[in-house]
Amino acid sequence: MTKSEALFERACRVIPGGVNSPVRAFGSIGGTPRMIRSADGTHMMDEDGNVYLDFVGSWGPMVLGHNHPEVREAVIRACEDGLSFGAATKREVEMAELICGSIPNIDMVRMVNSGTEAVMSAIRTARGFTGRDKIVKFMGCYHGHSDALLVQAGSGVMTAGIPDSAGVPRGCTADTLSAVYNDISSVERLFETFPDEIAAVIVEPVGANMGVVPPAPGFLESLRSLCTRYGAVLIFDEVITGFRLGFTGAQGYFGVDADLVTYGKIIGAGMPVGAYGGKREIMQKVAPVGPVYQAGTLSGNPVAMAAGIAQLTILKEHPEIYAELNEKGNWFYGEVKKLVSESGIAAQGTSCGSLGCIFFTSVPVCNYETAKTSDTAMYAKYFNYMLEHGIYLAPAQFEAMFLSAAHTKEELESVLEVMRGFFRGQ
Ligand code: KE4
Repeated sequence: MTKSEALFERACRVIPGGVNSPVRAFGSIGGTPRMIRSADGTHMMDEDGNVYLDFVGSWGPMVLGHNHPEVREAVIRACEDGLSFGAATKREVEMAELICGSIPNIDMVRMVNSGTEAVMSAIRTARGFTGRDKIVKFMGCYHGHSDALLVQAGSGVMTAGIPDSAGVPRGCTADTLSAVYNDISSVERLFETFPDEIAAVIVEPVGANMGVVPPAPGFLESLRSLCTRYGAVLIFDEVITGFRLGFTGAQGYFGVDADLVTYGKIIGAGMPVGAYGGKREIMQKVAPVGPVYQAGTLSGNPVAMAAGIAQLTILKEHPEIYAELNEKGNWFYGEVKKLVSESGIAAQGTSCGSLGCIFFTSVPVCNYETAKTSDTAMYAKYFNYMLEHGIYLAPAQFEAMFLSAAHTKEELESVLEVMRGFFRGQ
C-alpha cells in the first residue's frame, strides 16, 4: 500500500469522500488521489516521493508557479506581524488600491475568502442595487457552491452527475434562470419574458468549468448591450480568468466591461482570498455604507493580502509575463489541437490563452450540451496515462489545464511527446 493510499483510507474515515473539495477525490477518473506533500515551480511531490509536472496549479492561483520566492517571503514576513486582527489594516488598502488603480471600471472592491463568497456577495449586491430578484446564469458555468447558483452548474457538480445539489430548497433557485452559453438568443428570450425582473446576468467570460469553452465572437459584447438595455447588472465571474488572461483579466482581453467582477485564486496566490468589485454607484450599496449586508471574520486577512499583493505586484510590474504566457498557450494548445486532430480519435482541443483542455468527442464543443457528449471514460484513460508518465492534469473532464509562467518550452514539448504516445496507442 502506498502512503497516498494509506492516508486516503484514513481520510475517508474522517472527511466526506476523504477530501475537502469533491473534484480532488479522483471520482470520475478512478484510482487513489495522490496526497501531495510539497510543490515548487512547475512540480508537485506526493507523499511517496513521486514527482509530477503540474498543470492544475491549485486550480489557477499558481500563475507564477508554486512556491514563488517573493510570495513565500512576503507571507513569512506578514506572519511575523501576527496572523489576523479583525481590524482594518494597511495591506487591505494596498490591495484595494492595486486593483482599483489598475482596472479602469473597478472603482471599489471588497475582499472575501473565496470565489464562492465573492459571487454570492456580488449577486446580493446586484439584487440590492436593482431591487430585482431574478438572475441569469449559463448552463455549465460554475460560480461556487452558494445555493442560488447550484443550478446546472459545471465543475465538480457536472462531473459528479449532480444536475442540481441536494439540500437546496426550491425557493433558493426559483429566481435563477438558466441560459445557453454562446447562445445570445437564449438570453434575449429571458429578458423578453422578464423585462424588468432580472437583477443580473453572471457569466464566466471564458467557460472553464465545463472544460474550456471560449466565448463565441460577439457573445460577451451582446451580453453587455442586453444588460445595458434592460438595466441588469452584468457580472463577469473572473475567479479563473482574473489576472490570468492579462492584468485586467477578461475585461481587458476581450474589451468588454462588466458592471461587477468577481475574483479569486490568483488574487490570493494560493491563500484563501476572493473579491468582488465594480462601479462606485453599485459598490456603495454594500454595508456598512449601504443596505446590502456582507461580512467576514477573515476577509482581507493580512497574511493572505501579503501573498496576493506580492503576486499581483510581480504581474503588474512585468506585463511581459502575460505576453509570454498567452503566446506559450497559443503555441502549446495549437500543437495539442494538431496532434489530436491527426490522431483519428474522436477528440478535440480547446483553449484561450493559458487555459485549455481536450474533449473526447467529435461534436464541436461550444456549450454545456456539447461538452456533455465527451466520453469521460476516455478522459479517465488519458488522465491516468499522463499521470503514469509524471504529468498531473485536472482529474476530471470538465475542468481546465492551467499553464503557468514557470512552465518551460522543454517541459511542454515533453508533454506533447507523451500525449502523442497516448493517442498513438488508442
Ligand atoms: P472557490 O469558492 O472554490 O474559491 O471559487 C468558486 C469558483 C467561482 N467561480 C469560478 C469561475 C470558479 O472556477 C470557481 C472554482 N473553481 C473550481 C475549479 N473548477 C475550484 C476547484 C474545486 O472546487 O475544488
